[in-house]
Amino acid sequence: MKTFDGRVIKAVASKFYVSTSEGVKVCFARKRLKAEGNILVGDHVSVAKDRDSYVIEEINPRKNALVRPYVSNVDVCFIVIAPEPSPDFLLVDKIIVNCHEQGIEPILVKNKCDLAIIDTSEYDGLLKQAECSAESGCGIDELVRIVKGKTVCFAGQSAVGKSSLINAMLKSDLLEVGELARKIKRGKNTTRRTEIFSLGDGAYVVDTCGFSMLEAVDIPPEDLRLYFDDMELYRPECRFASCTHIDEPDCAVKAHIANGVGSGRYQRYKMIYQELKERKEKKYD
Ligand SMILES: Nc1nc2c(ncn2[C@@H]2O[C@H](COP(=O)(O)OP(=O)(O)OP(=O)(O)O)[C@@H](O)[C@H]2O)c(=O)[nH]1
Ligand SMILES: [Mg+2]
Ligand SMILES: [Zn+2]
Repeated sequence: MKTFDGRVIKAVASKFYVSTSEGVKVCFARKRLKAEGNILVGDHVSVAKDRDSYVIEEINPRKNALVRPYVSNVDVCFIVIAPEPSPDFLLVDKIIVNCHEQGIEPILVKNKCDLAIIDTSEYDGLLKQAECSAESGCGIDELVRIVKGKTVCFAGQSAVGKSSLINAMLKSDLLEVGELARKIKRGKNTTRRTEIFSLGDGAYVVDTCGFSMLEAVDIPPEDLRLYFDDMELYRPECRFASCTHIDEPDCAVKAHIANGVGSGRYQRYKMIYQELKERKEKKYD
């Protein structure tokens, strides 16, 4: 039987759409794979032609797997913010931690630059940043260039323009875009289904709902500091090598904050630390 490689780009009921060098094939899965219940959109698979139908035979090892959306083998995450709705940097920081945990490169994408430019200087040197507008089209070519050959997921608050940006990058109207005002009233996200879209050149984009990549972080609170490179920088000057920069005496991070350095990031670090601590306590209750 002839087998060939492909990538799952969409799942609908028990059918999987697999992109192969011979085009997109609608495939079923071998029973044993279905039993494991987990062929994910994003999986690299091998497919066999069985008379007139195509069957997924094997799933290649994954680089990573996200929940909400269920998608695998993600290389880059565009953390999208906009002047409107006003940026939630706590969410941004959580997503950054999540990205580091999953081996994904986070990139801060400042959309709606036709309205205003957001000051994100506290992230300088921490991660790549890009300015763009799905509305005016400025910066879109740069986004396409950044994702060449990579799989990118879009994360961020509802209504920042994730689906609009994907449409602009695909030069299409494939994804549903929502009215800002209507959305906030409904308190609902427009984007639901998981599907990855090919940009050509081996690049894929994944739309997500606004709140994805939020709760997946499950790291010990005392390790959180390792995900904040801007604070790790000062740790050698802290009295204790194990300093978490919360209550310890002679903490160099707190000394720098007192001098006005990066206090926003530090406040949010403390909030995430507290959240992780509470979650851990609940777990061992
Ligand atoms: N002015 C301006 N408006 C934009 C831009 N990009 C998107 N919008 C508008 O912002 C609103 C929300 O856009 P969506 O693309 O639906 O936002 P989303 O992030 O996908 O939202 P969810 O799917 O709910 O998570 C729509 O009214 C868009 O027209 C932009 O660059 N500039
Ligand atoms: Mg959307
Ligand atoms: Zn410290």
